[in-house]
Amino acid sequence: MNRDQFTPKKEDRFTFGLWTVGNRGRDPFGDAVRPPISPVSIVKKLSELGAYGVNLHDNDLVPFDATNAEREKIVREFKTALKDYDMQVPMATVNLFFHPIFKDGGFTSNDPRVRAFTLQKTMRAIDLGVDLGAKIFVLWGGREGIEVDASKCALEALKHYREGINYLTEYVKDQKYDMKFALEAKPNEPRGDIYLPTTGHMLGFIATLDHPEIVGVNPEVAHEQMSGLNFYHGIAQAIDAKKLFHIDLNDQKPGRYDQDLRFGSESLKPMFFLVKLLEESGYQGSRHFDAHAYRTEDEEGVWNFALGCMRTYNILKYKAKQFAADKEIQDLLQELATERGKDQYKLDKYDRNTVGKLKEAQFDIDALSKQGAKYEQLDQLVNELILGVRTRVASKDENLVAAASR
Ligand SMILES: [Mn+2]
Repeated sequence: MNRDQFTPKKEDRFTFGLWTVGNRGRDPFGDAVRPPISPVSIVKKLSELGAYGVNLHDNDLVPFDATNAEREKIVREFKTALKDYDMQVPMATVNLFFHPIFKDGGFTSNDPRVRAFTLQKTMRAIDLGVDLGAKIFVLWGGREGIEVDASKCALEALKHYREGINYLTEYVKDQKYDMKFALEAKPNEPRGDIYLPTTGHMLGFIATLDHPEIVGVNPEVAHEQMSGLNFYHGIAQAIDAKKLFHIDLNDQKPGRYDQDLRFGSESLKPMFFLVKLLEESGYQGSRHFDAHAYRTEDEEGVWNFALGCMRTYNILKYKAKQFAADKEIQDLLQELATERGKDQYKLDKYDRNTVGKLKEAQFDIDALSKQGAKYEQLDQLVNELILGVRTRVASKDENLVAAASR
């Protein structure tokens, strides 16, 4: 592997799900195209590539029907591999979608026995996660939805969903686990419609829970883009609500099924603004990839995919620093802020002493309506920065210029 400034390092906090690089290329129309890779091999290879850790569903590691003895042996060997290759498990989750018992949902199933089994399986997956050191537990309700609205009252489904999450937060508190939940939204697929379809819906739902302080979100790039939404805006809202506990990075062509493509493979500019936001807002969580290699690839392609996700993130992180140091871009932003009368009116808070002044203020409506925004100029500068032709421009940070021209 050729090493350069974008080579992934442990401190970059990159993680992959076992199910991502372990994806065998099966789809609704075709069978697996790659042999399985064992969790221990995945840990070894990802560590060599510079990843910080791996995340897993319970059944990525322990088969659904494993005995207690089998489970213990598997977990013991996996822990040894984690130690040998200095890899962490920051997040764990539960598979509530693959087995036929979940065909009509887990938490929102009409059958109380299925809801009970869902809680049992999830509590066991939480125990496994705690055993492996995970501090975040992701819940993705892939089967929590409907094809037929007559089958479930949507209000009743939300009530059951809430009861399930409340039960689990009580369990975690009762066990004194250092564990928080991160809810992952998706609008559809595999169900015709999935409940709580976007990160915004999730944020609203969390406020109705018994212990909202330990429940946040795990937004996925592709899932929000499937809803036609601006992922960067959704992430900003999650950060603003102090609810961005985890993130699923991948990519997606617009208007299609959930593709889980290599990070940044399609949406370079949106992902540039996403990485800029994550880095500049001080996001402390994992940079987790929930994506997989194209079905055309063999195992070598899988590792190229994994390395590509991490390198693209680091390149965009570098581009964000370049944006902050680019004199022309920063001067333009400054000029725009000044032209718009920044700080001329106190707008941040209502004040009964100054409200009268604001109500009587005279605005040059005509001039304000006519002014150009200069966004064409600004956005073209951003394009050229991302496309890599602004590496030799005058910069506030000479080191960055030097690094860029190497
Ligand atoms: Mn996905």
